[in-house]
Order: sequence, then structure tokens, then C-alpha cells
Amino acid sequence: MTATRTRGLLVLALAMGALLGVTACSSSKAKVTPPAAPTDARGRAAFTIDARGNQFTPAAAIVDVGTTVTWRNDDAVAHDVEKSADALDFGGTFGVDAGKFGPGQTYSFTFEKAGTFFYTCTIHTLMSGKVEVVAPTSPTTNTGGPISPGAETPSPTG
Ligand SMILES: [Cu+2]
Repeated sequence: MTATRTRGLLVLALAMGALLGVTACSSSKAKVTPPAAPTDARGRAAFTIDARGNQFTPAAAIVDVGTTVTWRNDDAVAHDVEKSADALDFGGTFGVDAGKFGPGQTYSFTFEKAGTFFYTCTIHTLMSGKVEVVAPTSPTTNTGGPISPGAETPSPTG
């Protein structure tokens, strides 16, 4: 009699242990997505980058000098757009804080100098992007060749 009762308690304890084990094993692995190829937006006077799902889309774009880039917040939360800590001088006051870049709001900046400019959302630090600004080429001489890599060299500090 007592032996049967003890076995019953053991089964109950094992069942509870199994339940706890199931609930404790629900962690998910973080996925690392490789950087996408930059979107070629040369030849356009204006270009839009979406802030959506805590990502800038496209995260990398190539535009001509003089192009106005507009960031649009498509998320339900506020973001900001700021220079990355190691970014070049953008050639003007760059950035918008979260108070002016809430859901549905936009921010525009006209790139007046060539270079590769890195920016980020300081609230969601994994949210970042770059704009590669190149001197426009005449349509008759544009052979679709590679872009000069020289523009990424940071200017010396002084
Ligand atoms: Cu953000």
C-alpha cells in the first residue's frame, strides 16, 4: 500500500520536472544578417530611406552630390537619426532627435559633399546605415564602372 503511494508521488514529481524543463527551454538564437548591397540611387534629386522594424531600409545607398535624402519613420515608436560616432563631417548640421522623428514623421538632409556617411539611431544602436555620396557623372560618360573607393578616407583631425 505505502509502496504504491510512494510510486505515485514519484511519477507526479517527474511529470512536474518535465513541465518545468519545457518552459525553461524557450530561448531563441539571434540572427545576424549580412549587409545588403547598396541601393544605387544615383541620378535622382531625392531619395527616401524608411525606418521600419527597427531597421533603416535600404541600409546602404549611393546618391549623387546634391541629392536630398529623406528618412521616414514607418514604425510605431520614435527613432532618431544621428551621425555615427566615427562618421565624417557631413558638410552641414545633420540629424534629428526622437522628438521630431516619431511615427509618421520625416527628416530630410541634402548631401553637398562627397564621401561615405554613417548614421545610426541612438535609441536602437543596432539600427544604422550609410549613404555613399558621389560626384555626379554625365549620362554620356557614365559607363557603369566601379565607384572610386577614395571617398571613404577620413579627413585628418586637426
Ligand atoms: Cu530607433
